[in-house]
Amino acid sequence: MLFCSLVVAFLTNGNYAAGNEGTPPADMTGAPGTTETCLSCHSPGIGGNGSILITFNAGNNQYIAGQSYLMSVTLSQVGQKRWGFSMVARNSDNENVGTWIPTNIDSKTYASNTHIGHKNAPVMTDTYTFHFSWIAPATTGTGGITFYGVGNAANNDANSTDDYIYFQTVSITEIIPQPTVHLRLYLEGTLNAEATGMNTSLQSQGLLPSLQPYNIAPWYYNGTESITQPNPNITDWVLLEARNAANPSIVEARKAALLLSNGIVQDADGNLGVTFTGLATGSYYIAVKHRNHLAAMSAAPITLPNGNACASGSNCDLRLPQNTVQGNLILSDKGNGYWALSTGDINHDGAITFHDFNIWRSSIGFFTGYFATDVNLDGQTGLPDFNVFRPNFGKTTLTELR
Ligand SMILES: [Ca+2]
Ligand SMILES: [Ca+2]
Ligand SMILES: [Ca+2]
Repeated sequence: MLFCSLVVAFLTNGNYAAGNEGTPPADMTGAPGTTETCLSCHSPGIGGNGSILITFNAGNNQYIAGQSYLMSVTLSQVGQKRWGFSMVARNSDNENVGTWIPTNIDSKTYASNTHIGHKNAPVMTDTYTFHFSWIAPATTGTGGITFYGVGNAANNDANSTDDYIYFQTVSITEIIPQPTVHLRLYLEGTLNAEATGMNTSLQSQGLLPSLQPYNIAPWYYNGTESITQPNPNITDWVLLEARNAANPSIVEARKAALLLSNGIVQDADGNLGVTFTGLATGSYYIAVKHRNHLAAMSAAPITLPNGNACASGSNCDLRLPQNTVQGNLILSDKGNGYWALSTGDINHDGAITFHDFNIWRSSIGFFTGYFATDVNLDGQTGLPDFNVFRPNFGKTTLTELR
């Protein structure tokens, strides 16, 4: 016999046949507010040398609203032969939350689906594992959730004696998804000859501003992003835009971020990826702007968050022309299959023309600094800059990206 409704049945009906093999009784898990547990009936209950192990999401005790997670309960005790369990999920107000999904014939929901427990308690020697799923509450904001579980390692003697009861609680925390984009791109001006990485000359010379530089015309971006975690791999600042998936001329949010030498873009605070502030998760075109390279935009909306990194070749990899709106018309082919944002837009008007050339020519000198005319990002304005942007004359970005 499993679980203590056996005794209840005996007292009320005098009928020992009414056991709990089919369904465990409710409110026996030890969750707050319960007055009985399986120990109320099974003996000796305590003192066994077995165990209970509840796992959630392969041990990653975090959840996202509305998502389904695999769970299991493993009961073990050498010599025992029949197994039962019961579990509830409670929020911090001790209310039942989420949805139980039995996935095997050995488990079922009951008590108005607030509990999951065994069904036709399985017979097996020494150990048994129940598998099932749980779906998190549909809307965000539930916060921490605790699973209260109890298991019975029974001896299958059709009696509530010689059975052992084990309890475990597992707490999980909520993750609220953020609109974070992971992106890869190259800036032509500072890309190495093998197209495998960019220089960090501005950073190594101490020329990189700690505060984002896009607070001037034509961007007028007044964000306060600043470099709080010094990183020797920074190539330069870029300005990212999340644009409306139905109408990419509408800019929904902007964020200044750091481009690393390997093409990965990250937030100035050092966190991987770029998280837009005040933006809902969802799909957006992602545009990237640079102070003297031509802008690029993803060829299609990208769903944010887009994982934990931008996999090489995936839709966030703007080093491939098919992943940007103007593709090979606007990017520069740097060999080895990689393309880069084209350099030379010194006056930030979205086109590379004689206006840019004239500004560059009048600025040649031996000064060192953070200059728009320094289109190869080595800290100086000189002939190497002209050599790299000369092939780009005539390139023009879409009006909506200027
Ligand atoms: Ca027994
Ligand atoms: Ca220009
Ligand atoms: Ca230069």
